[in-house]
Amino acid sequence: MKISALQKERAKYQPKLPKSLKSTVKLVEGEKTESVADKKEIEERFPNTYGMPLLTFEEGKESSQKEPVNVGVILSGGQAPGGHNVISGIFDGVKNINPESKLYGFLGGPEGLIEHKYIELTSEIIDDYRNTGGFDIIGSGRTKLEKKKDFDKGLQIAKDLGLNALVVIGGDDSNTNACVLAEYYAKINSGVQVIGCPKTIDGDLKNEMIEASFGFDTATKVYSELIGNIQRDANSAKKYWHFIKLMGRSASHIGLECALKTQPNITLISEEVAQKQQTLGEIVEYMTGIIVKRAENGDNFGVALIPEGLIEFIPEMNILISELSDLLAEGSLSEKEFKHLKKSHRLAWVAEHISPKSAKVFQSLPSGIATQLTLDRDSHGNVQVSLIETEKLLGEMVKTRLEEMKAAKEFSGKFGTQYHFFGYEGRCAAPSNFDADYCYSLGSTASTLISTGKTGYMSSVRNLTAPADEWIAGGVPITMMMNMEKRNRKMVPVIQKALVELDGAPYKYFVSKRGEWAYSTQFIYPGPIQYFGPSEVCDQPTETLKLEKS
Ligand code: FBP
Repeated sequence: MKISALQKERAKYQPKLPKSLKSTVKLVEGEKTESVADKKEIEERFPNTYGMPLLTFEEGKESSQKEPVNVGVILSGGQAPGGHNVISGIFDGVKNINPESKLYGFLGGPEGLIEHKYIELTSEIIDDYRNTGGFDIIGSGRTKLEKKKDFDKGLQIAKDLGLNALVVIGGDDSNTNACVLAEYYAKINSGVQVIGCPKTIDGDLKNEMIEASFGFDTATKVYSELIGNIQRDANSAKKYWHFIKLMGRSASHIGLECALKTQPNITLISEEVAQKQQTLGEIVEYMTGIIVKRAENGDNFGVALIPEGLIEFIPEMNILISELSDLLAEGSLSEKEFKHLKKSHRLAWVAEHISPKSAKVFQSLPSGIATQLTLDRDSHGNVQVSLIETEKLLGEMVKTRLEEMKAAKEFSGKFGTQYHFFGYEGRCAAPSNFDADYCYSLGSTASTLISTGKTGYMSSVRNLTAPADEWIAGGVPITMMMNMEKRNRKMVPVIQKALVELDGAPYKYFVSKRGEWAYSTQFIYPGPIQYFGPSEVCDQPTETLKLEKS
């Protein structure tokens, strides 16, 4: 396989580990834990894995050489930089426990476990993937591991391969399912442990004990480089407003982090929109206000960051989407009949069949977006919110508003737009030093949790703003992160998703600065991720983490 010069050099990088994981490990049990909410319900559902203590690893004296362990690993959900290093951390970890240990990778996500598709990961394979981005070593998938019959199929292959443990590398949903699996395997005394690892570029799997999900650091560094480049272009040409949508299915952590790194003129934070119960019109008005004021200073250019999940946080849009989903799934016209209607008739038919309030919102949308809302449906007939081009929706609405203002002689500037969506560009980037080190440490921690016989734990590495040497490795019972939430009309236990906290330090800092960033151009151009060079350039954690820890 031909590889780039960077990849060749990067392969030699030895990720930094916390001191406690470098030699033999002493396991220290902390306090017994409770779930973040709904204690009684969670305890009832997880009698075998609820209330376990927090675990911390310290430097120990005894040799850690033990019986070999066989481990299966699964990558679940969207790609995030550093996944290969989690796997190499597990691999080196289990080989340290005993060189006869084996690591199997299930192919294509949880489906690989259910369908018994796997490979044995050897040192030749692992060495080709150290410090690289992507999940291509074994692939990932979004199949949900949540049915008893799939758990049993998984157990069958685990028995065939003599597995002691499974490691599930995933986001909040995948780790919730890992916890249910751990509970089931413990209940039936299967002898198979289950350990989770916190992954997602979205940054929404975090709490007191899990300071960050891996991949967030690298992905936001890539997006910030691109945003910085665009800001420089905007500031050079001085003729466009760039509307940039940033990935992140629900929470706005990515947008906030990129704003802290690049200081754009406008950044929308979905959680703030929801808290203030803002309407689409109010958001447009806010953006227009900044554009008009900048134009008055002669600055007919700027950059606006828009989180991918925004639409669902605008209360009136949320209601509209839910009414549209119901109407289109259960309405009197079939999908085929509906698609055969003329565009104008289609939009009119929809407006007639939803509540008057939603009809008003629907009719205020640019027709291209309104059409998109009615045509793109998933297999359950639901509107595909992630396909909505929110950046264009806002750009077009701002344009319409500015035209009205121009006619009323309230605006005399120019408004030209460019649209971008950054998401896939960052998900498979070569991990930053932070993610390379963090992921390798998470993998190594997972192998230590396995060797100490633990199940139902998530691998945890904390104190992340300190040098890697001082990071604190250990395990957090997954049940500790759970609460009860409604899913498909049923209350179920799930890991609580971390949205942007409006009383948190990163958001508060952003709010204290955004006025200045809006009107006077104070762009920062972070440049590309640096893998080699001074530590203050190469090893920095996210601004979010720094502010949260300050
Ligand atoms: P995970 O939560 O599985 O890590 O995935 C997050 C994400 O990258 C979101 O930011 C994005 O909305 C979504 O995946 C895109 O999914 P897909 O890869 O299926 O297009």
